[in-house]
Amino acid sequence: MKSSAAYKLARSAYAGYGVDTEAAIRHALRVPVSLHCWQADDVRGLETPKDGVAGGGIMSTGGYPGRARNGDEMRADLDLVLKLLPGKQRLNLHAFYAETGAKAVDRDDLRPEHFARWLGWAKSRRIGLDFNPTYFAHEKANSGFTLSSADPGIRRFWINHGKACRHIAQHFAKELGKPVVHNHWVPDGAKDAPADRWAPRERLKESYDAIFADKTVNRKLCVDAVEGKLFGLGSEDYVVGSQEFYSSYAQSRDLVLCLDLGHYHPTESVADKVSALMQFHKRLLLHTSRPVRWDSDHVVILDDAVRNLFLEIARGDAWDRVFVALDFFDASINRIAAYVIGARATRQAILCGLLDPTAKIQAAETAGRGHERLALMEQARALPWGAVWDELCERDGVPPAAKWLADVARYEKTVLSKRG
Ligand code: RNT
Ligand code: ZN
Repeated sequence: MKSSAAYKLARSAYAGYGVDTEAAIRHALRVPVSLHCWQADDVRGLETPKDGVAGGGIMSTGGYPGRARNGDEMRADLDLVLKLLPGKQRLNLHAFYAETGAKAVDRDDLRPEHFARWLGWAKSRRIGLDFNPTYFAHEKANSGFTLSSADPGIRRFWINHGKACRHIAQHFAKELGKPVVHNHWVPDGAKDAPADRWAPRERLKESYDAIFADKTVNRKLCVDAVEGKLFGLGSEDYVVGSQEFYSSYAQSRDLVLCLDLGHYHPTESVADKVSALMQFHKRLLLHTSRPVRWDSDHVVILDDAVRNLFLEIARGDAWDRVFVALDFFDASINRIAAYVIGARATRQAILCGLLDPTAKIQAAETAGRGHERLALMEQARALPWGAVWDELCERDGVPPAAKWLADVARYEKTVLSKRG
């Protein structure tokens, strides 16, 4: 394939800064990005809907037509998404996407066979799977507490769910011959100042210890991660599983810590946390997301938060120590496009990190020329990364630029518009 004139110019512009665009393209295509299945159906899951079940702070807003209504529609949508994305993708499933046929199976009874269709799909597409227990959107989560509940029966139920999910994750890993990242997030917390902030945290720790005590699960196959947050809908004052809780928990239990870009105060820099945490944590799971004034899970775009995050991974050469996954849900726009925009933005940030003229900038810093460092950082943002991106797409056989919109329009007309 012949490279475009724009790419050739970009290649030499970057070469002038000591950056090899060829190596960056190859590397950016290799980094696995895990697609969250839950953008396809607005995080509803495939269980038979029940009245009076609270969402657990997870809420997708908007009524754009075409939501996937079952597993087959989700997989069809994901097939198109995969065709429009360059590089290596994985699929991230949640437990409440089990397909149990006519039989209702509660979360503590889930088994690998309930995910046979997802597994078959992943095998035929040759992609890896990741997994998450679903500790929300269930009557036993209505109180706002699950693994940290004061009720031993509720706790037991969710512990059994966590355990069941680890076996499902391990099964996927064995079948696919690839480790599965298994991420635990619980909605537990309080809307207003609780009088006891201690006991729920102690119970959360004990419940997780009970889940991870199962030694029949090989942690090289089921790679457990834990995800905290600052606040949620209905847990504005107190989140049991806060950043401090999970950072210490993950580190002391040798688990992976998950950082979600939407889970911090807006003035906090998640990028800055990476080099601090990685002095102590072996690996991190990164959820790319976009908070707009709150943890709103807007579609990921190539904003500074995302760019800076992957710039830090590149500067620390920490690619082998991070797992990258998407986490957003927007029901107000075409959902296929939401996937493509968010996944492309994430990989663009990866590419931009790899294209950074770090050596030159750091040399200026080391030499004490602060003005040169700042000028080069500004210049780096102006370098023609877009031409390198289009080249990356062409080489991987997917539409460059915004040409994928045509495929989305066709699919909307022939498939999505026919959904009730
Ligand atoms: C919630 C967490 C969590 C979820 C998914 C659905 O605030 O970000 O990752 O979004 O598990
Ligand atoms: Zn998340």
